[in-house]
Amino acid sequence: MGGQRGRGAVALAAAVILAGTPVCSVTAFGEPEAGEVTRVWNFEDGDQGWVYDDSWSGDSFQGGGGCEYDREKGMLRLNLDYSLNTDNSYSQTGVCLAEEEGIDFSPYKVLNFDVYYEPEAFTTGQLVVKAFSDNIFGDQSCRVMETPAEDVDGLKLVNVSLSCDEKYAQRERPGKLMLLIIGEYTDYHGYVWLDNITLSNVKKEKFLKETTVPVKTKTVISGSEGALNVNGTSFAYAKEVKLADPNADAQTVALYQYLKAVGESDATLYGHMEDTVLKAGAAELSDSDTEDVTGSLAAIVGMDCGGLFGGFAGKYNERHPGAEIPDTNEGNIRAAALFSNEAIERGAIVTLSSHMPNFSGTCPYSIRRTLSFTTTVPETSLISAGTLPCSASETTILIAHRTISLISTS
Ligand SMILES: [Ca+2]
Repeated sequence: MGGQRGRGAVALAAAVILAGTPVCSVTAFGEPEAGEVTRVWNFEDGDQGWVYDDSWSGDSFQGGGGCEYDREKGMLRLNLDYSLNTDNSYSQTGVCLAEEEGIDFSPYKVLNFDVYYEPEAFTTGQLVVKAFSDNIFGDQSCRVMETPAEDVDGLKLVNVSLSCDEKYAQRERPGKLMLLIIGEYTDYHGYVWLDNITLSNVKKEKFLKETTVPVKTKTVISGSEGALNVNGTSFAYAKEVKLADPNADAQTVALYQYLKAVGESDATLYGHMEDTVLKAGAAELSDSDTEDVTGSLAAIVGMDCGGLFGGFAGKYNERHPGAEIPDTNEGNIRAAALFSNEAIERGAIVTLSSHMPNFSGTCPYSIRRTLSFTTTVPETSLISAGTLPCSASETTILIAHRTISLISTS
C-alpha cells in the first residue's frame, strides 16, 4: 500500500562518502606538555621498587609467576601462566610498588602505563588490567586484547589509562600501588612487559591525530519533484512504494521513495548511532565525529532509548550551555527528542531503537497501540515514566512512542 504520493517535506539525507585519506600528524604520546606534572617509572635503570605481588591471587591464579627487570628492553617483565585457570573469569596476579610514607596522588589526574603482550602466548580469553591503591582507581579496568594495539617487535603494545579519583587523591595516602594482571578465561602463558608507568595531571589521548586536510563531502546530491540526483545522475522516485502500514503518511512514503532511489544509485547512506550525542573527537570541531571527517552529519542517525535515554540531558546541556534540562527520565527523553529534531533539520534520517520486553506480559496498555507510531503528541503532553501504568520495560516502548511523536511534530 502507500500509493502514489508527493515527496512531502522529507529532508534529503546527505549521502556520505569518506573524503580521501587524511594526512595525519601523530601527536607523540608521553611527551610532557606545558604545565604537566608527572611521576614516571620508566625502568631505564632497574625495577625502581616494583616487585611481583601475588598476594591477591588466592586460588584464582595457580600457574605461578614472577617479575624481573628486563635490562635489554628497559622494562619490567612478568612471566605469567594462566593455563591452569582457563575456566576462571578472574585469575589474578600482579606487581606492586610500596612506599612507607604513602604514595601522594594529590597532584595527579591519571595513571598511564604501557603493556606489551605476546600475541602467540594464548589461544583463548584475554588479559584485563586494573590498578589498586585504596580508593584512587575504583573499579576501572582495561580489557587489554580489546584495546587498540601497536605492533612493536612482534609484541602488541597497549597503553592503559586510568583516572585518579580526585576526591580520594586529595584525601588518601595509600602505602601501595598494585597493577593487577587478570586472566579472563585465558590460557595465556608467556611474558608481559610493563613500561612508562606514569602519574600525570594531564589526560592525553594516545590515538589522537590531527588532520591537515580540509573536510569535504564528495557526493553531490539534490532532489527534484520526481527524481533524486546523485553526482549528476538522476534516479526517478518510484511511483508506488509498498509499505507495511496502510496508513503511512506522505512523509513516510516520501522517505521510502528516497531510500529506494538511493538504493539504485552508486551512493551509500552512512549510519551512526547517536551521531550528535556521543563524541570521540575534539568537542570544539563539531558535535559529530562524522561531520568532522566528512563535512556532514551521518545520513542515518540512530537513537537508542536503552535506560530511558539515560545521560542524554547531560549531553544536551553540554552542547547547549544554559539549556539546563534536568537529569530525570522526562528530561532525558526531552533531550533525545531535541537531539533528534536537530539531526532532522540537518538532513538526517532518524531511527529509534528500544530493547523490547517479552510481549507475553500482562501490561494492560495495548502493545498494538504503543507500536503504531502514528499519533502525534505535542511536547507539552510528555508524561513522566513514573506515571505510566506499565512495567518498566513496557514503559520503554511507550517512551519510544512518545519520543517518535515528539520528533514527528518538529
Ligand atoms: Ca623503559
